[in-house]
Amino acid sequence: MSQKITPLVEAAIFAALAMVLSLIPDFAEWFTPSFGAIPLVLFSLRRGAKYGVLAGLIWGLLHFPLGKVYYLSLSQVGIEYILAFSCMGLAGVMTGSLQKSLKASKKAVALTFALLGATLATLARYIWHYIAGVIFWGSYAPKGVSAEWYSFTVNGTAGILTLGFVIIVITILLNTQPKFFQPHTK
Ligand code: 218
Repeated sequence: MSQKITPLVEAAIFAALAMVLSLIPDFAEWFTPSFGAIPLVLFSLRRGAKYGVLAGLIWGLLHFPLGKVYYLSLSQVGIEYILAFSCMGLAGVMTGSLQKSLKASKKAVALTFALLGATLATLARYIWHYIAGVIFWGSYAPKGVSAEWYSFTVNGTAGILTLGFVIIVITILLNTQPKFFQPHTK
């Protein structure tokens, strides 16, 4: 395959994988972690932020044809399904540092960079859900609970759980298949 289109094909595949995992039912309402974040962050660390953000955007857009969008208003959907999902690709800002560390056989440093990228991406995404939660979802807060506190607890829990699963998988993959994060080496 032409070297230029390989990362694009991978972006489509990983976005589709993320979407399949997003079809797992919300077993804990809005506290439910986002399992699709796992393949999306792995791919972003492999290919960098440019392709990562593209894959995140595709993942968000796939919610529309599949009818998986929770729609309150146009701006809410723009924030939560375009901006928030695209931000997950920001894990790829660490790709250069990660690959340099792996090349120098500095595994612990590599893991630190990978986890930093994952944390940045998850934080960026859930800050958008927090903002949307305050502005658009406040009326769903239990009686006597402020929109800010409601959104913080709901999206904070979902974000931390999501990051937890992502961290587990990154740690395993980096120790067993480090080549996944070095697509340019044989
Ligand atoms: C307080 C609150 N409730 C619900 C939402 C909506 N939300 C939260 C997290 C993730 C997503 C994207 C689909 O998984 C959505 C729509 C919120 N932001 N805040």
